[in-house]
Amino acid sequence: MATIVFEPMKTFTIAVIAGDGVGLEVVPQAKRVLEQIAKKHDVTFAFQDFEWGAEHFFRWGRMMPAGAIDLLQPCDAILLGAVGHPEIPDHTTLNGLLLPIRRAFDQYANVRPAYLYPGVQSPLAGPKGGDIDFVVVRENTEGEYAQVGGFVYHQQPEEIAIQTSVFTRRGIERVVRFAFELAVKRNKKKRVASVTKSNAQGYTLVLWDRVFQEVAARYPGVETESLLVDAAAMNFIRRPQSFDVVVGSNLFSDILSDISAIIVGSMGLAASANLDPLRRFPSMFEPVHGSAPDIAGKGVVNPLATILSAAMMLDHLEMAEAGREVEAAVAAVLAEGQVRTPDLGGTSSTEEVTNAVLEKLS
Ligand code: GGG
Repeated sequence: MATIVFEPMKTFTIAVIAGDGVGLEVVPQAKRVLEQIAKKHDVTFAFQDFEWGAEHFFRWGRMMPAGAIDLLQPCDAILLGAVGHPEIPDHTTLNGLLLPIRRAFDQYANVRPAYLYPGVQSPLAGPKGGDIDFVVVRENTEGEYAQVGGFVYHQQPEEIAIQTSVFTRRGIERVVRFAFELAVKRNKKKRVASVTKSNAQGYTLVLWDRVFQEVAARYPGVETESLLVDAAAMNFIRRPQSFDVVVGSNLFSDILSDISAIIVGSMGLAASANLDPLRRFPSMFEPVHGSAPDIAGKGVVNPLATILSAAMMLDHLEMAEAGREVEAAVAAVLAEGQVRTPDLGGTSSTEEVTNAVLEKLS
């Protein structure tokens, strides 16, 4: 007699921090997409919602509770919306939630793809759909965001502020290696560009240049270029088609990835993954955009950056096919050009755009 063995359905526990402003609108949309794709792939997502952010700050004086990291740690991944509120200084919101999570879970590679989807208009004259296709890899735990420094003579006329960049050989080496591995895995132009300002910053970024050259020597099949950040900003506009993988420090890549987002059509399409590539801790997936208080609550924010971030999460959870399906559904909606939010020149609502993605997935 044949025995029928029932495999228990795989459940992923996802910590969800919708956060502030439009984060509260885009995250529920990404959850709808995840719920639909889960059914198709016989898995379940157990969402654990954490109501942290500005409202938590107003109530308790902190963006998240003291034990927040311990609550997040057992989860398989974290889905984050946005942080920021007009009545709280930005350094308080960022240093109270986003940056401590990235550091606590050693999410040292922040991956920010820039792809010009067919059907989306770049503000640049030349590139057409598919022409721009690169990834910015941002060092995510040290550099200029290390939060080492302080004030002397605080709020007095002779006040001094000191903020020290921290660059370690280990920190540079691992993120540069990640960038090379990504160029090999993408198997496209096989090119890695390193971004510094080592003509002016003669210690930290000279170390970066040296480590970059050492790692590059281990990947003879990958082309390299080293750019100063000002030249990189210019070349993102002048020759975006030439880039494949771009690796840079926390601050430089934060700035450059806003340029890369806008040249592929909108901040509303810019997805990101904060990865612990060693998988010791949960990785975190978030749209690049912030809380956008100017449009929050109006139901018009573009949900696609968060949906594409959720697709990156699926890939990280070893559901690559599901991730590809979500991305293909987004690409199909964009290619048709019928349903799009105002940032892309349309009149559709946040929910209508998600409905269109869900329809493509069904
Ligand atoms: N999506 C999360 C968010 O609110 N990002 C806005 C922001 O200011 N991010 C700074 C950073 O990525 O370091």
